[in-house]
Amino acid sequence: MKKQLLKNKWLLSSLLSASLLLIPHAASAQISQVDTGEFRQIEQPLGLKVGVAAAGLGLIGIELWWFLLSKTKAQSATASEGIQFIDITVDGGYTPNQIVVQAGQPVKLNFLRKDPSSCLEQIILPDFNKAIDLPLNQTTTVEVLPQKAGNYTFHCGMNMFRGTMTVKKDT
Ligand SMILES: [Cu+2]
Repeated sequence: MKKQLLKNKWLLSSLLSASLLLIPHAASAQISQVDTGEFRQIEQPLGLKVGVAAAGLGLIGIELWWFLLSKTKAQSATASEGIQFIDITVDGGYTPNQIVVQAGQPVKLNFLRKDPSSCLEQIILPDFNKAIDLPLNQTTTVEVLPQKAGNYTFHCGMNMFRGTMTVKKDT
């Protein structure tokens, strides 16, 4: 359900970028109409039309490619003496942004913040009532104890970058 929403959002942004490419083109046609003061239709060269369409499609292709590649695979935490660990790099988002842990065992999330953007200076785990500052170029450990199986999100202070922690029933 959530993934579908994300996909729709992305499609919308692609359409927006494509239309942004077309706007300057349309604007220039209008200006030349004003200049001549005549209501004649200005013929756009076919090559230009094709070029604009190709550029739009190309942009959509690049976004699709980026979108598919930027999806990191889910990564499982490593467990040692009853504690689960996972390293997460904070740099233009969270890597990995999908982590898998076992229920009923403490989890130490080691956030290494490399991104100076103030957007990522805080990490929030709403389900665990945690909002923690991440000093730049340091590893900050956030410890949680997930009791119930399910998906739990973590995100930046403004909820622009997100990640998911999937908790599986301990076996
Ligand atoms: Cu943010």
